[in-house]
Amino acid sequence: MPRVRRGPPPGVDPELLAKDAAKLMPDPTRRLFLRGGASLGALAFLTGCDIVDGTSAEQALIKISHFNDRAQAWLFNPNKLAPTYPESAVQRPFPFNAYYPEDEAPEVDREDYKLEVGGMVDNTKSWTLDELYALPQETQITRLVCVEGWSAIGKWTGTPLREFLRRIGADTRAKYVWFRCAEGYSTSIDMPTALHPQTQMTFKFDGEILPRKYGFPMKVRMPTKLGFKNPKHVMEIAVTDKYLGGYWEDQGYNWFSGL
Ligand SMILES: Nc1nc2c(c(=O)[nH]1)N[C@H]1C(S)=C(S)[C@@H](COP(=O)(O)O)O[C@H]1N2
Ligand SMILES: [Mo]
Repeated sequence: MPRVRRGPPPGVDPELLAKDAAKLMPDPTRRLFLRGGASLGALAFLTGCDIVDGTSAEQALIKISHFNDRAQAWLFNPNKLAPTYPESAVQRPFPFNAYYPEDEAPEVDREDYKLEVGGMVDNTKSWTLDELYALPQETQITRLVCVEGWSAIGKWTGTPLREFLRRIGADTRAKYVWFRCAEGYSTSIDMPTALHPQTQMTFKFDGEILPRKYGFPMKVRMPTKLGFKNPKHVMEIAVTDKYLGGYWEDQGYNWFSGL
């Protein structure tokens, strides 16, 4: 077991560090950690990091965070389907959510739009909206769960992302798929989620061309993850082995955020 010195290490506020670490822990671990007094010793024990200064404290946090993603990825069954609902369950009007008000949603021009494709793929050609609309499409009625504490059932129509990944010759051994949105939002997901049968490149909401507020011209919908992992106004998709985080993930939200 790693040793911890007496007194706080230089550059480390033990209380703040414990708080940050607790936030990153998956639940049974978090409860035990808090019950045990949330000490630097416990943190050192959990991470195997000798916490002697700010840098090693930072490393301990990174370890906890990745441990959390790994634990969740392990719990995630890539074949398990999210529940689906009847037409009568669709909520109208559907809630809008973004980090800005509805009237500030980006306006993407239909004619200029070209979905950029990059990273570990055979074909990096961009896709016009007409080309995307010509892909095979499916409809799902599923629940969107927002981290802010609301959820709603909606109806989304589009192409399974795995079908698109197949067509661009994506290397599905890559770790991540990353999305860049029109207004600067971004997120990234694990490859099993990208290949999940319900993960969809969505072009329609409730039977209508995706309205501006819900992500025109395309959003990526995945009912197995929290709302913030569902990027709207997607302009670029990249297949990558590099961890690129995302808008909320970079501000401390758990990256995996599976349901
Ligand atoms: N481009 C972009 N995508 C985004 C967001 C955003 O602010 N910008 N917010 C996310 C959050 S937190 C949620 S809950 C859902 C909301 O989608 P809706 O407006 O279609 O209900 O979009 C997600 N995708
Ligand atoms: Mo959200």
